[in-house]
Amino acid sequence: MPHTPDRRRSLRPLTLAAAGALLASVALPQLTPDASAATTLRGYADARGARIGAAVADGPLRTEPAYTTVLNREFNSVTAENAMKWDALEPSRNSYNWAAADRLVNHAAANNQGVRGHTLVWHNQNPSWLANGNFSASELNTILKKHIDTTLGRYRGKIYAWDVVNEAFNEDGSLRNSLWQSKLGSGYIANALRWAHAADPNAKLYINDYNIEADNAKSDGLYNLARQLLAQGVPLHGIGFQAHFVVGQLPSSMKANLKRFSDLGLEVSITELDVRIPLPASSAELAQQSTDYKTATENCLGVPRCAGVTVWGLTDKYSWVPGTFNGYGAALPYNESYGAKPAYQGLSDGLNPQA
Ligand code: 9MR
Repeated sequence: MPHTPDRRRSLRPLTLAAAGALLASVALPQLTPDASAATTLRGYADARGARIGAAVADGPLRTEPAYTTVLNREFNSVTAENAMKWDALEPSRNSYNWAAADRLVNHAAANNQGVRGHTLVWHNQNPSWLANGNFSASELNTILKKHIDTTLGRYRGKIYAWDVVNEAFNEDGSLRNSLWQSKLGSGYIANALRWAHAADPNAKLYINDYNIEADNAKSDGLYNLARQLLAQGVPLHGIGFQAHFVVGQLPSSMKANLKRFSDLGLEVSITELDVRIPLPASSAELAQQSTDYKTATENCLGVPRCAGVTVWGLTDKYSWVPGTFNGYGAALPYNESYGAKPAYQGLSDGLNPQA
């Protein structure tokens, strides 16, 4: 090996007295535990140019300082858990309620967080005037375009990615017979993406779904649609993998499945990660949950074009899981008193390539 001069060797050795004087003159590093930004989830995510997000509920955002403390310290992205859904934004026709959505967008701007928009076209959480309106196809098209124009227009430039179409597929890979599909046919997906792109050309536009993390019939259906849309020049930019898991049951094909979408040139994101446990959770299950958080995060970030990971909530105090899956809970990285669970460390290690 050629000799490379070592600059340290050219320094003259310090006398003991000189060394002592030097030491006395410099501030000693603090020996207290390092709470610097670099060791938070968002610190690790920032360091690799990724998003670490949380779904935010409006109630605790308004009223619970412990909630916002964790949210601001740990996350560089937020998603409205409910506040940007159609029933929240337009509860009666042509009468809008932007308060909660604005609150989150403003909160994010004040705390240097990006916003994922969720969601524009869905079969669920539609206002009753829309769900029960019995509109013709042409009326429904006009209504949908207006919804997209109005919502994306209001937040133009403030939302880095939108879940434009949510949960459009059945488990067998066919398209769900939703209000949109049944009245407008499958063309509603391309139309929604085109309208969204015109309304906010800089937002990354996603199709988002659950049970598509594995290579299975449902993800095959979505893969085929994504390929067709791209071939037709439709502005589809990403796929959101919700990732609502049961502890110990991450699909082994997850990383390869995300990669096949990424290989189409699409972004991939985990958009709603949680890992539910049958209650009461044992310490072995909490440890397995930690591993699951780490593996899920690595499965995304290990794939080219993974934009990041969003967790569907922060704390077990506010989670959709116990209300939906009888006997299950404890799905999130923080416990009900905002203590970090083993899952927090798993998520952190998944974000930190040095862990
Ligand atoms: O977490 C949301 C919960 O508060 C709502 O009651 C529920 C109603 O549909 O929606 C939950 O969020 C869902 C998300 O919008 C789409 N994917 C599944 C999520 C969990 O149900």
